[in-house]
Amino acid sequence: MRSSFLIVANRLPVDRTITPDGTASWRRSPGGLVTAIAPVMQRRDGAWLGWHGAPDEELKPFEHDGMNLIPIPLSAGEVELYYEGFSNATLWPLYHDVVATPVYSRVLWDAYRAVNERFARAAADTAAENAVVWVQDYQLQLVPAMLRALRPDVRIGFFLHIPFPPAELFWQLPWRREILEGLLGADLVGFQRPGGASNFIRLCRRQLGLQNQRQEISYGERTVRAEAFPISVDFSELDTLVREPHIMARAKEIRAELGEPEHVLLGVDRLDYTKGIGQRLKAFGELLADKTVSPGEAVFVQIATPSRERVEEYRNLRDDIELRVGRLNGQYGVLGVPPINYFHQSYDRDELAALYCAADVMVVTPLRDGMNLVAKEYVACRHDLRGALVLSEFAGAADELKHAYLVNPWDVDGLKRQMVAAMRATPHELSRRMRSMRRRVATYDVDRWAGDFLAALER
Ligand code: GDG
Repeated sequence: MRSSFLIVANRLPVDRTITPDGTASWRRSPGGLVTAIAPVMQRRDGAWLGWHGAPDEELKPFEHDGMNLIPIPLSAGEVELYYEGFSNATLWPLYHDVVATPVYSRVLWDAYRAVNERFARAAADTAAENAVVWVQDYQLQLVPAMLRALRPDVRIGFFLHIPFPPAELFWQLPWRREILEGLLGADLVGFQRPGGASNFIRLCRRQLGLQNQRQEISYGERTVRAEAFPISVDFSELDTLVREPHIMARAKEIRAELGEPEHVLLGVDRLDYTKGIGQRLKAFGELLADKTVSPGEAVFVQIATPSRERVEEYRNLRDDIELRVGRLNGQYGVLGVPPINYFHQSYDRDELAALYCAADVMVVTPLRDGMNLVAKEYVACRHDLRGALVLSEFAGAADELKHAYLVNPWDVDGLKRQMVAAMRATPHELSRRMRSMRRRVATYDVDRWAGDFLAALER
């Protein structure tokens, strides 16, 4: 079966779960990319190509949740070299302002190229004549050019979910030319922020000597468009969900379980060194130390979802964060009232929504982030117009959510000031800010994002 609409992504949008009686089934996975694209996919009756999550296993195509899924196999060695290695130990830190040191290794690069080739071949075999193929994210930047070489008839879009770095940083990459040429195989290259698009255009000029007219880059016989499409969330789904009585009841219950503090602060992140979890805990710790807030009066709930646990940096980060949480609770806690409630666990969507509703202050402090959907989800959940968002200027979301309490996460005093301002804001002030942010997220929701991207691609 060939498809006229294809999504190509590192992972399929499902995770395998084993029920108590031992049978395996699939469940739609959490995470930014899936949350954003699954609804679009279902409506268009296309196919999704991606790895299914288990190494050394070949699976036949299958259907789930109205989506045609085509599993791409990866060996255990490829998971280590292509996924954990080049994707998450080279590109991820390089594209996030080198907040951790990238690993540059030819062995990792070779695996990255080989796996990209496999994805490109599978897409070439699945795409119908003149199909639209939408390639996702940093793990597959070589796919556009590889696919174009095999199938010049298809229309190729690429979207980068993470930041595209400034030329001065990208320049470090020994394979910078290959990556740029890989992306230029697409007709449309989408970025989260306008800055990402202009970094890319500047690099094409400087590295490849190409010319451009604003967003259009001339590349041989073709033109490639580079443009920003800020991703978003399913506003109406969340807005409807949080009005359900069981979510409202659970939100109340959460506050009661926390001991009815005056201020509930919340962080929800994959446990990743780009998310600035340590910075926000440090700021909260100092507020306890200088007695600006007392334990019991303010409680910080930090959900740190397990992520990339086999990559060394991530294991070290977990130790750092857990040491910090332990220290702060040990130093400032009173019996039965730890100031920080830390969880290294995943939660279902309902519990997450209830947490958003229970939180007075949502603290989102990445050191660099493509967009950050958590910030937009919080806004979508607060139809009561209560709740304050503390948001890093280094998140893509800061371009749109200008009425958040914006912070530079490196500036501890500034972060403390904004956290306190958010805790002490009047209901009038909170609703003024929240109303404006909700207007933005309601208008530019995930449908609009995908619709704008695909309209530009198909133009
Ligand atoms: C990348 C870019 C960009 C988290 N814990 C649980 C859970 N989540 C969900 C959140 C949110 C998603 O995961 C995280 O998305 P973010 O955007 O915050 O961050 P990344 O995972 O780094 O995503 C990012 C995104 O791609 C999309 O383009 O915004 O900049 O880095 O939806 O709610 N969901 C559930 N349980 C959890 O425990 N169900």
